[in-house]
This record gives sequence, structure tokens and C-alpha cells, in this order.
Amino acid sequence: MKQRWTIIFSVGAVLMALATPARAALVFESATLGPEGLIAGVTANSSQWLGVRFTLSTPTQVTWLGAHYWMNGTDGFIGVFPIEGGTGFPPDPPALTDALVTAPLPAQSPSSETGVGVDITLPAGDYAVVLGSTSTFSIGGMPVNNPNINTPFYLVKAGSGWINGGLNQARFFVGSSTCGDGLVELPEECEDENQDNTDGCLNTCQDASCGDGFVHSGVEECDEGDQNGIGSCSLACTIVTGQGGGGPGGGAGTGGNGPGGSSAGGAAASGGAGGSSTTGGGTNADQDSGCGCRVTGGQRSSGSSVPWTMALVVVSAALRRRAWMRRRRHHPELCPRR
Ligand SMILES: [Ca+2]
Ligand SMILES: [Ca+2]
Ligand SMILES: [Ca+2]
Repeated sequence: MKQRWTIIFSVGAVLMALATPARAALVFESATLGPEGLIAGVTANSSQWLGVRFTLSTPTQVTWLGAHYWMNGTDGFIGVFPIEGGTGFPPDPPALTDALVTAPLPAQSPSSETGVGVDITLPAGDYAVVLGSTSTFSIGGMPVNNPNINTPFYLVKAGSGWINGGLNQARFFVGSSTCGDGLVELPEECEDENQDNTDGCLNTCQDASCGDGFVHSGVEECDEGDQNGIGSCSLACTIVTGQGGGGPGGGAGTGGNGPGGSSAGGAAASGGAGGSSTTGGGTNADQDSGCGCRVTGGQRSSGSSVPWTMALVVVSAALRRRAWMRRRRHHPELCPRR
């Protein structure tokens, strides 16, 4: 019997996981849903806007805006605008930069009810939810034969300014999800109504994931949030093994390579410039500057204290000097010998 309940529970959990998130609970609606499939009523284009005021008595997270509308075009929007104290209307005209939050509305014709997700927490106060266009919204609007009107505070803006009324029973709505109410509402991803962040659903109603900072029991070995991949937990939420040897080893290698490369580069440069000396690279550089002359072997021999070696050097130097002088006679462009 116990096993049967487990099976039933598991099936239920799968169905819950597959369920499409519901629209957020309504915190405001200008009217209940009227007849769908209409293409007539109050219209708007790129220089006309439609809206309705609403009031929040407490700070409210808004996660869903929508309307019953039809629209030909692709850049319609719906947004929440502040009510300006001096006028009692939204900004005129309602530029997107004035909006507290906006979302694009998809084209649809004939009319139906469509909501789009947003995420903003609004303080208590007066606002307007507005439907409009940014440029090419050719025509769209609100059916007005809805008998289920709730509030009469509709707004229309066209040319001379906002005026009250004119939408006559059109439907706007503002939604808000509540994490923990057991209903998966956009933008929530899950609801398990517990306070356990180690299962598949976090207390924020978002699916558990690697990087959320909570170790998903039975799935993740670790989770250090944005520190994953830096410390002892990988970007895949697995514990990094041998971290003590691997890290420092890599560091030492890098350090060794740096100085070594630098030193080799310096030696190569000096050698290339000097061409013959294994000591006194700086001297070679000085002698070569602006001339390209090569340092002779005579300088290498100057430190020897062995008499026969000195004799050989002297003889060798004399021979080479003679050869040099001969070459210089035929090639006067050669640098003076030092
Ligand atoms: Ca919920
Ligand atoms: Ca949970
Ligand atoms: Ca996690």
C-alpha cells in the first residue's frame, strides 16, 4: 500500500513538472474577459495610445501585463506608466523611456486575450497600464462590446492629449504571482510549498540549478554560486579533486616560464647584436650602435694569463689585423677597426 502511494505521488509530481505555468493572479482588471474574435472597437496607431488607471494600495510585485486586443503589426507594447500629479494622466506622449516597465505585445487578429511577463515591484500608488506602438503598429485596439465592465477610468491619447473615457469596456489586466501559494504562475518555474532549498525547487519558486548557491541533494556535489570554477567546486557543481597539487603546480609552471622566457629573449637579443661575445653583452650593444661593427676575438683573449696562449693570441691578432687591413683597402666602406 505504501508503495502504491509512492507511485501515485511520483506520477503527480511528473504531471506537475510538465504543467504549463499559469498566468499570474490578477491584482487589477479593467473588465472581465469579453467576446473574442473581434476586429472592431477603439483603435490605436503609432501616434495613439489606449490605457486605464489602476491603484495599488500596497507594494506589489507585477509579473504579468495583458489585454484583450487585436493588432496588425509587430511592435506594439504594453507598459505601466506613472500618473503625473499635476495632470492626473500618464506622460504625454507616453514615451517608452517614461515607462516603469514595458513588454512587447505580439500581433494577433482577430482579438483574443494575451498577457506578457514582466517583473517589477511597484510601490503603492496610482498608475496607468497603456497599450501603444513604437513605430509601425499600423492598427490595433480594443473590442468594446464587453458587457462585463468593472471600472470606468479608461484613457485615450491622440494628438491633443490624454482624455478620460472612450474605451468603453475594453479589458486590461495586471497580474502578480505569489511564490508559495501552490500555483505555478509566470514567471515562477515551480512551486513545492516547502522551505527546502536542497530539492528541485528553490524557495524563490525557481528550478534548482548549478550556480544557484544551494547544493541540490543527490544531484550536485557542491554549489558555491558565482565562485564555482574558482575554488573547490567546478562549474559543473562537482568537487574538484587534487586541487592542492593542481593549482599550485600550474602556478609554479607559469612563474617559471615567465622569467625563463624573458631571460632567453634577452640573451638571444644580446647575442644577435654582439654576434661573438659570451660576456659583456652591454658592451657589444654599445659598440654596435649605429655602426653594425663586429667585436673582434682580441677582446676575448685579453684576460688570459698563460704565456703561450698569449703568444698565440698575439700572433692570431696580428694575422687577422693584416687580413682586415687588406680587406679595408678593397672595401673602404667598412667601419674603422678599433
Ligand atoms: Ca505561485
Ligand atoms: Ca523546495
Ligand atoms: Ca544548485
